[in-house]
Amino acid sequence: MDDHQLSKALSYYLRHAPHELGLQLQAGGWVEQNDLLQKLKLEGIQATPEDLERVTRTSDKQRFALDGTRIRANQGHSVPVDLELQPQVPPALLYHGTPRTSLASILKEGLHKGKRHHVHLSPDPQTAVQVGQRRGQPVILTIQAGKMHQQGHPFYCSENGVWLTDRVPPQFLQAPPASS
Ligand code: HQG
Repeated sequence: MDDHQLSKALSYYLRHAPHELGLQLQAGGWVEQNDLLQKLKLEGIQATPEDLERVTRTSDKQRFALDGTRIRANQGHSVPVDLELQPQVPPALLYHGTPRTSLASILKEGLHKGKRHHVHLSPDPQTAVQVGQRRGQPVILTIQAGKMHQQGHPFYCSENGVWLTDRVPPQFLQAPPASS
């Protein structure tokens, strides 16, 4: 299994399906690396502590974190987990990349978190393009995060720099002009 496949498997099990391995996430989303490696082996996935260290270090989006003997996904969970994130003051503007086909619905309803625990927002438009283009032609929305915060919406920042909030009502969203 190459690093990309291992990263995908770690994302899947640490964010969405620890129970499929018989693992329970500890507070903060942590699991013991040794437990994880043992359970992965039962699923036919051979990996070593060095593999976990390397995939964590080289993940393009810093998806995972190591803490002594433990490993976790930094964000993106669908299973219940308390990541113990502290509310933080966001920058004035944040960005969200989404496929163009979602635009009408988002402008009407705002951004929903869907299956995830939060709506994910990017600190810069370039990152938002990368997120949005996973599903097709992306459109980049600008979010008035500073204004939302002033009006009582809590924001969190994950260890890998993704800004998180519960929802973004439509009045805080701005779409680019239709021609772009
Ligand atoms: C859309 C990846 C219609 C939303 C990325 C998005 C990110 C709506 C999709 C992280 C909507 C949910 C998260 C509404 C939201 N109507 N569509 N009212 N509200 N949506 O994957 O932000 O590779 O759950 O725009 O890089 O795309 O996993 O969220 O298109 O950081 O590490 O519903 O996942 O990181 O999709 O991506 P997702 P996301 P990883």
